[in-house]
Amino acid sequence: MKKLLSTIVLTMSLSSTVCVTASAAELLIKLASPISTEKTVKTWNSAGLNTKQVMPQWISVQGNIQASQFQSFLANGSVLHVQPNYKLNVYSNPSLVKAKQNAALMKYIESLPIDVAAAKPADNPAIPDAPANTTGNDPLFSKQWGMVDNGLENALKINAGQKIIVAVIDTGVDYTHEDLLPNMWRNKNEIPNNGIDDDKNGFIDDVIGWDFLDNDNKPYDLASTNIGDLMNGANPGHGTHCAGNVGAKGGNGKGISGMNPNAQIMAMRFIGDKGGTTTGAIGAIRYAVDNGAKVLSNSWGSEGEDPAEAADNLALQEAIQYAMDKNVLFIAAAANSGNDNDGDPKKAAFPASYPHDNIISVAAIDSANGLASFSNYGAKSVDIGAPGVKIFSTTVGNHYSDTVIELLGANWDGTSMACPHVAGAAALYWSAHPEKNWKQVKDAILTSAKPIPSLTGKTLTGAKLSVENLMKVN
Ligand SMILES: [Ca+2]
Ligand SMILES: [Ca+2]
Ligand SMILES: [Ca+2]
Ligand SMILES: [Ca+2]
Repeated sequence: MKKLLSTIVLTMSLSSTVCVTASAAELLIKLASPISTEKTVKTWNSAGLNTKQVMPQWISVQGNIQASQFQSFLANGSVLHVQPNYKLNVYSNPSLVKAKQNAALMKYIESLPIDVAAAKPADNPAIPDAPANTTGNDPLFSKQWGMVDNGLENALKINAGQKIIVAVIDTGVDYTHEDLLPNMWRNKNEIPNNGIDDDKNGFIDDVIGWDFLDNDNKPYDLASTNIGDLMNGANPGHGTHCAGNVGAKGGNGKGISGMNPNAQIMAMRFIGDKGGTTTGAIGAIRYAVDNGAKVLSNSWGSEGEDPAEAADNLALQEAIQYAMDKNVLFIAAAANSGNDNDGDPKKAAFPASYPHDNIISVAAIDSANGLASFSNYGAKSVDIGAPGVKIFSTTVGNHYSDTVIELLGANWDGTSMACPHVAGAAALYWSAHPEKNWKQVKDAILTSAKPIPSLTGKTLTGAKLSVENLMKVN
């Protein structure tokens, strides 16, 4: 942090006004002590800035900072830390990246006479009421090789999975999906659609979660089906796919099953087609923790774009610490650049590589027990492997798939897909052992994992998730 701070001070010494632009369009500032929102806003707004409280000691600041005023805050010790509002994103799907590198394929796509896609669905559909229970086998379960490989059916004989809240912090969730709707978390103390914050948690009509990107109560997973857009990084419905493996309703006669077939999915949206920011991530983490989530599924991060900065994202680290203090597990995708997260810090991925012990960092394996070629690894900082190649799950618009763009052979690949398997397994185990704390749940997951040669020396456990073994741990 010192480096960044000195950069800012240096800039200020060259000019009487620091225009907070480019890489630091918005700053996050840690104050020396928690102060009320009113006082914070008053103090900083009097300096001509737009401020907003992010955490008790943290505010975001936008605007032109007068050097003299800024320096006085630093000099009098009222400011402890200054950082940009770092960008964060879902990790690039390696399957799409590969397709994009295929020049012939791209040329063919560009030559197609029509827009090979349906229009985007409308954003923010109404949140349906919870449906009546249905029963029956999940007809597409056999396509979920990761669940089969994990021994989920045997695991569920030990405990069928109880209600427990898992926050899927991502691009949102298609909460109208037939196999997700029954397991959407419901905020019991919030009366829907009356324009009042009934439970006084600071969010109006937050029934199933919150959208921290658009600041609304409908964290809908606005997805693109346009091939060109998808090739350029548009959201294919990332959060909806993740949510299915965490907790699609099991035994309801429809679709698939999540690792915990009775999980309660809290939808937290902070990433869109253009990514997300640290303030959005912090908002989602704090909301989830404060509203009862026990497990946070995080298939996103900073993948070495500017690693010194990412490692220095103290604000994000403090939000993860807050989760730990409140007995919440933070499951993180290890990222998809094929790098050693223990090696060159410039290539490490965060938050997966932060030192906080409530993080479980997850690498991706394929159906032949191989470490996926794209998966990050790390003998110290990556804990475990889980299924992350050609993963079948729920997709936006009441669909199910293991391909993002079938025409291109682009599959749902990524540590993004591995992470929700672990988050869902944690939720299954914890729901059966509600007396345990996050550390006991993490230890159970790691000690029950199945060793596989491809992960030897590549992850802390050298092993892959086994939900069947996990459920045998007392
Ligand atoms: Ca509320
Ligand atoms: Ca309300
Ligand atoms: Ca929304
Ligand atoms: Ca189902």
